[in-house]
Amino acid sequence: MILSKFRGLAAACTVLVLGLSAHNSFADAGHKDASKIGKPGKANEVTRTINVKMFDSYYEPKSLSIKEGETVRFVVHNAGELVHEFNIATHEMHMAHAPEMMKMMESGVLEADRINRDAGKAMSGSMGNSSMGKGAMGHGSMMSGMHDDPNSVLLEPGKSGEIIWTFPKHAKLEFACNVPGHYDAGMKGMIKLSH
Ligand SMILES: [Cu+2]
Repeated sequence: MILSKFRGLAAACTVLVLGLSAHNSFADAGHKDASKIGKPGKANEVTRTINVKMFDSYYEPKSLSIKEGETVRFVVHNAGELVHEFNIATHEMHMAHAPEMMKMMESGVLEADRINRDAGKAMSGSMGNSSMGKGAMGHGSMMSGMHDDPNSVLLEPGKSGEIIWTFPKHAKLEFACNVPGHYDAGMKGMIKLSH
């Protein structure tokens, strides 16, 4: 089942998973969105590695030029002093993702400069989810669009992560950080898809 593929990729950002691994919000969000923005790529299809550095609050490089259908490995490093996200999506998806990140911040799981694993665990316990490996509904709604999604990686300062992504032929995509306030501060960049 395709979900297992997502879970495998999610494991790449285990450090951020707070012990609540593998939520399936990405899959739940619908395959329409998934295919619109591309899909998780396979390591043996990678044609290029792009290093992305995250600062407070901008990216290097500032924009990306990708060939349609290309599979790219993004090695993302957080060189800032705040938690940042590298998330590949449409503008609309970023807008929809923002309130979820706000909830995480309000719940104390997402702090300005770190991921609060204790708060994450407490939340997990209070939701009565005994199985760490299964994404409970509550987590999905609380944390969806986050560390569990194959199109994004959320990193504490000094940490690195990786995404392998296969781009579609046509799409209007941007990479962005949905930590509250960062998108509005300009932490976003265009992804130009060329033929
Ligand atoms: Cu950010």
